[in-house]
Amino acid sequence: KDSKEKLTDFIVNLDRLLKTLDYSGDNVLLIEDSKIQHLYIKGLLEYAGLTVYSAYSLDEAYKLTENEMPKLDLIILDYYFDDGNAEEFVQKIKSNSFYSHTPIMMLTVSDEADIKYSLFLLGVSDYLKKPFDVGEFYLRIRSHLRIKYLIDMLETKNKMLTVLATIDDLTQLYNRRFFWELARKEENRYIRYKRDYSIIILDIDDFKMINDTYGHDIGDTVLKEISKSVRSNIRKSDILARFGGEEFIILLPETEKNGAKAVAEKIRQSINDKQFTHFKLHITVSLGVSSRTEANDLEETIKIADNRLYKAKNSGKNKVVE
Ligand code: GH3
Ligand code: MG
Ligand code: MG
Ligand code: MG
Ligand code: MG
Repeated sequence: KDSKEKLTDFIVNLDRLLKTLDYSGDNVLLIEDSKIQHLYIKGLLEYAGLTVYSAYSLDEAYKLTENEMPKLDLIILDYYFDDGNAEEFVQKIKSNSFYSHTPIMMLTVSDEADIKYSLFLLGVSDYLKKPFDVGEFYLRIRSHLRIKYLIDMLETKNKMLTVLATIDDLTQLYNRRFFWELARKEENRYIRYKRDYSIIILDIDDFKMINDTYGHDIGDTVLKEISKSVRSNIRKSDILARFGGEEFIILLPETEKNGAKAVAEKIRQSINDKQFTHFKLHITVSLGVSSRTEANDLEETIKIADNRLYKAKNSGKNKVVE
C-alpha cells in the first residue's frame, strides 16, 4: 500500500475506534506550553468529544485549578515549562482534595528513567512519550476515564451513605445517632475547657390526636413544619435533631441555662402562634431544659431535661420547665 492509502486506513480505523468510545461530558485539563502541540492535542481531545480546558503554562494551570473549575476527569501534562516543573504541579494537585483523584497523564519528549519514576511515585497515572501513537493515546485515556468514572460513583455512593446515616428523612434534621456523635464532641469540650452547654427536649402535645383526627400524612406535615419553626428560632451552631417520633432535641453550645430557657420559651411561643398554611390547627409543644453544670455527664444532662419535659406534660402542657 502506498502511504496515502495507509493514511486513509489509519483514519478509518481511528474513526471506528472513536465510535466505540464515549468521552462526552468528560472534562480534561491540557497543560502544554508549545502552541503547535497544544493545538494538535486539543484537536484530538475535542474530536473525541472531551471538553478541553487549556493552560499554556503552569501558572495558568494553577489559576484554573485554584478557581472553582468544573470537575476534572483527566489532566494531560507536559514536562518542561519555563515557569516551574511538572513535579511541583503534580504534588499540588494530589494534595488538593477536589482533584486528588483526577488521573494525570504525562505527555513529554523526555524519556529519562529517574524523571519517569519520580513522577509515578508522586502519583501520575500514566506516562506517554512524544511523538505518540494516536490510537494508543485514545485507548489510554479511555482506561483512565473508566477508572475515574468508578471513583466518582464510589464517592457519590459514600456521600449518599453519609447523608443516610446522619439525616432524618422526613424532617431533614440530624437523626438520633448523629446527634449523639455531635453531642459527645461537645461533652469532650466541656471536660477539657469547662464550656457549659444546655439541652432542650421538645415534644409535640397530643400528637397522637392529630394523627388520629387528620391522618398520618397531615401528622407528617406537622412534623416538618414544627422542625422548620424550631430551626428558625435557634442558632446555626446549635445542634438540632429528631430524637424520636415527635420528639426533638437541641444542644446549645456555650449556653447557660437562662439562655437556653429563653430560647425554649421563644420556640414554645412561636409554635403556639403559628398559622399553618393549608389547615387550621393549633399545635403546642412542651419543653424540658437542663444545663451541663447541673449534671455529671451528657447522659445525665439529657435525663434531667427529659424529666422536666415529663413535668411539663403533667402540669398542663404548652410550657417550658427548667
Ligand atoms: P403527649 O402530649 O403526652 O406528648 O401526647 P402525644 O399524643 O403527643 O404522645 P404519644 O407518645 O402518645 O404519641 C406520639 C405519636 O406520634 C404516636 C405516633 O404514632 C406518632 N408518630 C411518631 N412518629 C411519627 C411520624 O413519623 N409521623 C407521624 N405522622 N406520626 C408519628
Ligand atoms: Mg514543553
Ligand atoms: Mg407522649
Ligand atoms: Mg407528644
Ligand atoms: Mg413523645
